[in-house]
Amino acid sequence: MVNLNAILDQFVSDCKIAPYGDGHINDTYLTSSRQFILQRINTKIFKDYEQLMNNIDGVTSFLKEKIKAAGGDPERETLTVIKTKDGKNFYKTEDGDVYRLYIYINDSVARSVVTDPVQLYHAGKAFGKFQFMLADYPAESLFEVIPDFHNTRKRFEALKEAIEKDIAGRKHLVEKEIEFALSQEHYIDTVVDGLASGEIPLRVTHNDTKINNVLFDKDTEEGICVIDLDTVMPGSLLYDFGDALRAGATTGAEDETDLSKVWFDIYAFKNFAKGFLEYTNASMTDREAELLPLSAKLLTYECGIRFLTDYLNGDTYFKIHREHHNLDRARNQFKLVEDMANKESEMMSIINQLRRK
Ligand code: ADP
Ligand code: GN1
Ligand code: MG
Repeated sequence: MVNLNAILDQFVSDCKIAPYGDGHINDTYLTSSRQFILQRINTKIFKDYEQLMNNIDGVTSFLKEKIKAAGGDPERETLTVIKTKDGKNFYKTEDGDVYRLYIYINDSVARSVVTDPVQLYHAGKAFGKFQFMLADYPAESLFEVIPDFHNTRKRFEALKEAIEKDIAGRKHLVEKEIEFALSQEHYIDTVVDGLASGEIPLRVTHNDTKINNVLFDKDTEEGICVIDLDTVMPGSLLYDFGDALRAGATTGAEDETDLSKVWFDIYAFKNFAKGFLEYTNASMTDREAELLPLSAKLLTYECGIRFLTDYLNGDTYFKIHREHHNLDRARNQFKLVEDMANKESEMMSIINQLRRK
């Protein structure tokens, strides 16, 4: 049994801790004083955790300067990494587990499901502002934590490999889902090719703009702080826009199994786009704007095939809490993809209107 209190003591003298949040990747704990978040970094995924922590140090220090210059609170509007008592930004146990400590952002809420579309307006502003503030961050100084993270073609190839190998013997359970996944191939290269040709600008992006990776003020609903900075890397604005809609502009939870409850919410889309464009419209190119509707579908599709691949591989990547959890998630994302495809032109009209303002 790991002694988490002994690990916590390497950073600060505090009291007890308990599991917290519902991320799919790291193990997160809140201290009972509600001052700190202790996280066991998933080193199976983040193999080079030293470079990862250097990225986070670099990005948060940079953001803190900008926040201070704008008269904001640098300990509330971005993450603060607490060093160990001997000055390191992580602690490695004798068993090889790696932990980090952050200041807990008080009086905030993280939401896995949107309960009011206005929350998406605030999320849009928060992610748009994050992107805006990092526009002049030296991209070349960032270590590529997970290469090809949003390379949909490579994700597609990984799915095909998982189908072929059928390691977990589950292929026969998902013939319909496989058929759907393979039928979407015609648009999967759009962003990757656009980046490669220079048609789409490379920017510093968050890359995991899931709705519970922004903390909202518990009273005002404002988006206070963008968290989960593990995947900050050079990428496309379309990744951040699309992934946020995948997770936020839906009428059901990501693992809702009653698919009659899962729809793409165009009103939530409008709210998010409005907030996001407040910060990004001026620097956004016409090509990026034109691809915003597709990005929602593309990133939702990509996440869906990642869930399906993990299901076929025997659930080795995402945390699961029940037997067919990854399959439930994949089906849910594919339902959204279908609905988004029907609403692409409606999305485009909304973007065109917002761009003109
Ligand atoms: P994962 O990579 O597993 O998703 P996150 O860094 O997103 O891990 O953390 C998981 C959850 O813990 C978040 O969704 C949020 O609810 C909570 N959380 C993480 N860091 C903080 C923080 N500094 N302050 C408040 N809540 C936090
Ligand atoms: C993971 O870490 P978390 O739970 O915020 C994943 C995202 C997926 C998301 C799907 C590093 O996000 O890419 O979109 O699950 N993060 C990583 O819910 O793979
Ligand atoms: Mg997270």
